Amino acid sequence: MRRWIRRLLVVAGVLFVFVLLGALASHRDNLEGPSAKPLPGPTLRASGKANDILIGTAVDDGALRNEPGYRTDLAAQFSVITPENAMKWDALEPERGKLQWAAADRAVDFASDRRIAVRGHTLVWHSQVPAWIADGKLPAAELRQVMLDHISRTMRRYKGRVKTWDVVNEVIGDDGKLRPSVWSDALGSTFIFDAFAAARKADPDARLAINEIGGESIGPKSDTLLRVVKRLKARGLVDEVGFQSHFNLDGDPAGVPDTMKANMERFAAAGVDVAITEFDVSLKEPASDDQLAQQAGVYAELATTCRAVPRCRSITVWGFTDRHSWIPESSPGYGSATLLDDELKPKPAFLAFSRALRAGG
Ligand code: 9MR
Repeated sequence: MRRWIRRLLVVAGVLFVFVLLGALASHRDNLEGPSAKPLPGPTLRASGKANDILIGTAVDDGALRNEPGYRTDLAAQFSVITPENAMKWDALEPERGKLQWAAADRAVDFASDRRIAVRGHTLVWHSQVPAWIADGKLPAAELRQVMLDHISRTMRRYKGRVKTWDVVNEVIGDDGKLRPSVWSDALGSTFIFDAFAAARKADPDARLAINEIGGESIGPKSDTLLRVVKRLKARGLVDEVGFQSHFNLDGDPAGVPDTMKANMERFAAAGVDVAITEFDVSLKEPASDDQLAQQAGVYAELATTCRAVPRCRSITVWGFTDRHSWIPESSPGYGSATLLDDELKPKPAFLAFSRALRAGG
């Protein structure tokens, strides 16, 4: 081979190796995510503690596994976590009898090692049910037994480590009627009471919650929820009501509903604790400074609302960084719903929320 061709091949080879190394490094950066940035003020968990309010977040399993910066902020800022998807039935038992605990264990281990509480989410829901149940082929008696077994198996595994469980999730429709689902279609409303009784039996020390979406204001949905809660409470089966609080600046209402405080108070008066369980505030993308400022106002207002209700025990955000938020995927064109941006930098909402949590506001 001519000498100049050989030289050209060597140069091309060296260049190729450099490009490959660069690509690998940027791929790894992408996987490992940004590093944690210094966040202003005391931690959210410290600010919440001043008023006896636990501050929580949903946890994304991929980020927990791969992103050190995510883990740093998670461990520093929060006093309770909710596995976002890892404890849902389709994740735990995609095929009947084949249990997959790895992701749920990972979240519980992370929390236990750092004295962070865990909210178990969620034992019985109409969504994210494995296909072998969702296809509706199980006879009613078997379906009921499968549900009871799932509750006791899951709760016993995490006994003492998961202190609060969302036993049933989103069981009431916006019209205030029982929501149609694989459970209610076959078993009527008794599945709710059976689920709570099984949960109480599985771990008598756990706090049992009913979690609801869109029940923040006084209206048909929360009226029914209150009736269900009173019946459960009369049997000693419920300890807490979760108000998810997924808000959207383009929604109606655009933020915290006017009647939310009064609504939480009427549940507290029925003898249960209340909690904010899945808080976020979506914005139309790209978010303007003005929208980010309005969003900060909503974050602060909800913190203030919880502080004003003595039985409001916790505020959990549904993801703490825009890197890992369910909004862009489920509502295309919307996003920017959380406290930190994609690079883990604090948004105006972080500062406003943190301030509003602290004593003196
Ligand atoms: O954030 C969750 C998202 O990653 C899942 O794809 C989705 C599936 O329905 O569930 C999301 O979490 C939901 C929560 O478990 C219950 N309340 C509504 C939440 C947003 O859909």
